[in-house]
Amino acid sequence: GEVHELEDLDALVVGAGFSGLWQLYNLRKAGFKVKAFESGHNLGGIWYFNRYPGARVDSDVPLYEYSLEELWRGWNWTEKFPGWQELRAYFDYVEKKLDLKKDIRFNAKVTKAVWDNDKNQWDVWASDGSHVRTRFLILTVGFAAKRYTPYIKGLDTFLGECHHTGDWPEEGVVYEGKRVGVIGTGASGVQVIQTVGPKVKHLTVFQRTPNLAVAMQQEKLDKVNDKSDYPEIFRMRTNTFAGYHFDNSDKKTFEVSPEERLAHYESLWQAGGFRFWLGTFNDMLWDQAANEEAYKFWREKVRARINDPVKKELLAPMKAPHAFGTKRPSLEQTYYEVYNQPNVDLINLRENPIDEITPLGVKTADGVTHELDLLVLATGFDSVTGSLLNIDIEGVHGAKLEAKWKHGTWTYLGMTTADFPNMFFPYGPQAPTAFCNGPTCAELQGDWVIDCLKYLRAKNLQKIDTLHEAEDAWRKHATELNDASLFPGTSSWYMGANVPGKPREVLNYIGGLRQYNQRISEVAENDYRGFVTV
Ligand code: NA7
Repeated sequence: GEVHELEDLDALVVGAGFSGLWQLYNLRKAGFKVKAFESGHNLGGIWYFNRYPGARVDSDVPLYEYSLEELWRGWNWTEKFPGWQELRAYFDYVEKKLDLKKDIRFNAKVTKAVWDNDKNQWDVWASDGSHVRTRFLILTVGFAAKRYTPYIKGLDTFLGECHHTGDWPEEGVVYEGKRVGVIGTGASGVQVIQTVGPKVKHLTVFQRTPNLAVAMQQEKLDKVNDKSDYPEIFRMRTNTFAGYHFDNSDKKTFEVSPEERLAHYESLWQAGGFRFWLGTFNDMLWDQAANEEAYKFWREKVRARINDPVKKELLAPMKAPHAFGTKRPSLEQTYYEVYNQPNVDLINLRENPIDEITPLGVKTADGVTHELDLLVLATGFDSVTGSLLNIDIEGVHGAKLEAKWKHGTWTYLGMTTADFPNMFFPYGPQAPTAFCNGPTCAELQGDWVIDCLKYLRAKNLQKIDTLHEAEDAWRKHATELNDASLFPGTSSWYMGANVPGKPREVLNYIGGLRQYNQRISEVAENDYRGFVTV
């Protein structure tokens, strides 16, 4: 095809979501010659691709937006947890204010990047035929850019419509009045189910693991949002466990009386959002007994909402299916009520797995074919590492990233990896990524990268590479933190366990954003300790 050659760049940003746009805006402002490539045809990253029915952010605003005053002053949200359409409108507004699109090439999926050791540059190719050379390569590709569809026999023979939640058509999918099936009950599945449930002719949910979903407590906001506490919220969010403006309690679960404990749980529940997960007693994700206590509270809250005893036990079992919060709890509004509708079936795949998909629908082991017009695959992503490994990346001595990470992921600070100089992936593996409120980390990790580029420029340095011993130590540190928690005991995408063949290992930094920030700041303050610069 047509080859677009751009002049040599200082920096190429890959991906135009929250993280990539932060890079583009700030690097441009700092005088770097910077462009971005984006595989979608508009801004938003995951909010460009997430458009399945009910897609909505699980962080509340104003936490879930940029902290730039020139942006938040003029923007008003209609809901505390906005839906995907409103997030898209926000990105349109960001464009109006910051004029970013002129430096972005859309429909350009980066496919290959090769390090040129003589020129200290990256050669980068994209699906639209573009080829650029850039000193720095910044991969802001998101942690959920590579969809995962499990192998299911006969899937391609299905005659109805079938869509993955991460690849939903822009328009034209009708579910109202149809027979709909949903495979998967993660964050996406829960949102689809509670949205389409009340409008379909019949819904069949194929559940392998129940989602231990907590109450969103959605609210409509005033036409003009009250912004008096915004500066304080933006200040606080970089200094908590998960990038929110709330934090874990300084108390342990059994340090308080049973009455106090219950009252604390109840207040977290009523306040809503992730508080019951990431803003609770500080031993909940580390101590089995503390975790079970939280689960018991959750279980009773949910069971009270479900009429049918069989569904009750499947959705909120007496015995926890896994430690609470070691899989991502969804935020729900009316999820459990959907199962009280007479036209909704819940299939337990643990007892009755899918045999195959036929032209008519989903056939389960009990011999029943669940006939469907629309099949929704809410089966998730090759999370965190998948989006990076989706690009063919070749570092020094022709080493491929895929080969380097075949049996495990090595990063330094969750942002770089040895033998891949001048390459950064803020929001990547072994960073707080999956527990961190997105925009908080896009800015905090993003600023670290931007400062590093400024430092190198000021010192007239051409190249920065990670020392092997630094990434070994970081992996060890991230693993030790994780091993002290309840996460390793659960097969989740946090552990790489949702995709067959993927190494089972820590993919996230569980030490909290505060500790993480301290560590990365120390590295910068000590002349980028752990790196070698030339
Ligand atoms: P998730 O959270 O990975 O959920 C995927 C769901 O699909 C989960 O319920 C899985 O069950 C289920 N699944 C996966 N493979 C199968 C097969 N083969 N058969 C049946 N069910 C299956 O993805 P989401 O898109 O919901 O959310 C991704 C993240 O994006 C989310 O956490 C947010 O942070 C944003 P399992 O639990 O493995 O038994």
